[in-house]
Amino acid sequence: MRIVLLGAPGSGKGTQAKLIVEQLNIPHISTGDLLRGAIAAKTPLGLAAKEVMDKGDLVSDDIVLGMLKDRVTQADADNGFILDGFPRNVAQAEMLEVLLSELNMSLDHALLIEVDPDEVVARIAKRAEIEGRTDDTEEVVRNRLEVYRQQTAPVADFYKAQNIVTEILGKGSIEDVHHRIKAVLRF
Ligand code: B4P
Repeated sequence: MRIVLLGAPGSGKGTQAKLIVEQLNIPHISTGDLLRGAIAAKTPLGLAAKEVMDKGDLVSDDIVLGMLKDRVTQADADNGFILDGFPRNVAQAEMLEVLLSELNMSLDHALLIEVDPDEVVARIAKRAEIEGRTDDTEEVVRNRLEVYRQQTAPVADFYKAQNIVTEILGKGSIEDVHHRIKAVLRF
């Protein structure tokens, strides 16, 4: 199964992806995690990405696509994967189409997790206390939400045109949301 998870920052994409992969035995590919890995390793790519991420803006499409391509072509992704945080704009969605068609693959589901902006800000504020991510300050989160509204929300329309989008209510506990996703993916 090949799944794309869509939703605002803090909507629960990463949280839900971890629960789904435990049960489906496919890799969880998070571009946010790949970028944070590059930052931790202090690679030139990571250093360039950090400046952009700390402002809440999107890292360049070429950098992210290069990382994604390396990950999707690894053997453990042959039978499926969950993409979390990619595509982040319509250009990335188009690049993903080209990449998947080169690999003779296609997407089965685009799950759009819907959560109110106020809830998102509250969740991320809580995470900021625990994890201290440098892009989780209130000002940066507001910018990430604006970037989402302008650049990422149109990606849902891109996949609606392919009839693969299911909207998932992101309210309630982590388990509530997981049960809604399970009902859609039927596992
Ligand atoms: P991401 O790492 O994707 O960060 P995110 O949008 O905040 O999502 P995340 O998955 O971490 O959080 P979740 O909603 O699960 O991106 C970070 C940055 O990387 C971007 O701003 C950008 O700069 C860059 N980037 C990443 N991908 C890119 C791309 N393709 N192109 C360009 N740039 C890219 O969870 C948030 C919190 O809510 C957690 O603490 C969780 O515990 C909590 N939570 C989740 N579900 C809950 C529930 N039901 N109830 C209560 N709390 C809940």
